[in-house]
Amino acid sequence: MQSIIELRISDELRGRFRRARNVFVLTGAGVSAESGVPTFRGGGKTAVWKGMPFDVISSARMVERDLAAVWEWFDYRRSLLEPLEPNPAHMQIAAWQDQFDEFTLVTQNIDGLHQKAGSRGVIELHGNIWRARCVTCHARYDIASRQSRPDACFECGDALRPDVVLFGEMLPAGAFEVAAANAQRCDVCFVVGTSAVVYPAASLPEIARAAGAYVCEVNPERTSLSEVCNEVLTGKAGEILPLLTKNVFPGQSC
Ligand code: BV8
Ligand code: ZN
Repeated sequence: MQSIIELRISDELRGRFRRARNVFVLTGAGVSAESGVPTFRGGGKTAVWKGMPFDVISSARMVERDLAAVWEWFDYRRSLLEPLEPNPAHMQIAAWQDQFDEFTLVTQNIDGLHQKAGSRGVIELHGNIWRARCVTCHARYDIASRQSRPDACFECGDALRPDVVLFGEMLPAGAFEVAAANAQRCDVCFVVGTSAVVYPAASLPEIARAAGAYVCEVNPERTSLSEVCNEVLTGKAGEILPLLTKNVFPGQSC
């Protein structure tokens, strides 16, 4: 565990964060890494399923070609996620939501751990693994509590698919637009645990920076966004976010 003295943050970040009224947070798989959720990239490797890179099995084309294989991939990931709990990074971000006049949490994660940590109004840019939707009438089904997911749509009888955004598919209607509008108006933008490779999600910190926000990245590794950020805090989100909060808002517990 990093001691507080080692977390070097600039006076600029301390001042901006302490005075902030509108805070924006974008998260990726890295924020869930300390909960045991495997990331997609990192260590130079890319996740592979049965010989297929994840952006092949997680693609619109694969739903057309082999929906059963797509379900096998997401059933496997649900079984991995089932026992996992939020970590201190999720908890700290949830605590931040009541601390500022305006707070926006946008995630690329489909694991639902932000909500499990108590975050409200999470903008899930890429959907949620605990839901299924009909390929025809788009009826949605919660599959969190069910041991098994329905075989077909109760409304129209057609097939169900994971309610996630696959490569080559549009994001949920309005989700990106709301996220981009809030990024444009924030004072401070935190980019936590993302390799910033997937678009349009990765463009949000650029939008915030262009609008004058102070952009701070939290990641143990440098990313393609590090250059765009005003400040980079190198390390694990579950260690850095609570330390950062104690450092900027002393006497405040998570
Ligand atoms: C679309 C759900 C319109 C499914 C996902 C512009 C340029 C180039 C390409 C494109 C472009 N615009 C569109 C594209 C195509 C594509 C894209 O971006 N391709 C990439 C690969 C180049 N985008 C799309 O297809 C998007 N749709 O644009 O629609 C359209 C439609 C048709 C044609 C054109 C345009 C839809 C993309 C969404 C796909 N679905 N997820 C599933 O989960 O299987 S994406 C999925 O991968 C995640 O949601 C996430 O977005 C991404 C993984 O990235 P990260 O979350 O960042 O995870 P990663 O492992 O990479 O990195 C983890 C990081 O954490 C690392 O940096 C590591 O160092 C760090 N870390 C590790 N431990 C910790 C930590 N950090 C902190 N603490 C720790 N402890
Ligand atoms: Zn239906």
